[in-house]
Amino acid sequence: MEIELLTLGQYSFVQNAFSFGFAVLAAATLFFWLMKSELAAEYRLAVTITGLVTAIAAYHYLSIMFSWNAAADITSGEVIATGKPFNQAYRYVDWLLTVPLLLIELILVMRLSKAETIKKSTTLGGAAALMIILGYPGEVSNVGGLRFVFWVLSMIPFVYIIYQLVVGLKESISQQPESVKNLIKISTYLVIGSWLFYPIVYLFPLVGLQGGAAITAVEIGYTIADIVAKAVFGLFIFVIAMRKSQALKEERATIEAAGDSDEMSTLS
Ligand SMILES: *C/C=C(C)/C=C/C=C(C)/C=C/C1=C(C)CCCC1(C)C
Repeated sequence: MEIELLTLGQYSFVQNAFSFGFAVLAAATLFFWLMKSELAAEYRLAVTITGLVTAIAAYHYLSIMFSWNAAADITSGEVIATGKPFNQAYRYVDWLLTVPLLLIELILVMRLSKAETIKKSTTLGGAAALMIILGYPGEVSNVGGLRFVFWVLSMIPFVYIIYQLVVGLKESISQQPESVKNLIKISTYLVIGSWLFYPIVYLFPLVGLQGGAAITAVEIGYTIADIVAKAVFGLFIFVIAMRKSQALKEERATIEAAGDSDEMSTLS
């Protein structure tokens, strides 16, 4: 990436977006971890992982921002490359960890059988990791043809994941309690919608966007998508966990009340 292609305005815009991304993801982490105690024990793991995802991403946004700052000197009022490369690997390391975990969040909050949870977590998580690994060589290549080849390869596991979310989870979703069925449906659409953003952003440099505008569009695009896919999606997972916890509490209170009245009738 040639950072000197950016105007000062573009450079600062991207810098502010990274800073904003860090703030949102760090705040989301605190929220998820502090609110976790409000949930029934059954749903705490899903929300712990939700916070882990935003924590990993917050750390990487900080690293990305430092790398961005170090790559250019702007004291002259222009963007001069310092020679230190902007490290794009941070994003891919982040995705490699967070993308499988995001799918696991969704599977955990559904509370499927143990066997199904393990099966879906490994196949979907594995496909997600493969998708990220296949995308990386194209991302760091300056050869348009290579970027396209790796886009196609990475799209194979991507399409598999979307198919699994739409078709493979259909039956499990139909068995979810009414109070959260729609929320779970919206969450899967949120995954599909926000994830679709990435392969599109990846293609920006291939569809005529050039120089500073292309770099700016890619970085801003990924930042927005990350916030939606991790913090906003995480909030949905939290609300689902909250509703299911409440239902569980009510259920347990009813069972307890029934037990109490049984006891009384035996006593009298
Ligand atoms: C929090 C980060 C998330 C949810 C990242 C998701 C990333 C993707 C869905 C990336 C997909 C890609 C393709 C399908 C093809 C081109 C290469 C990628 C890696 C950008």
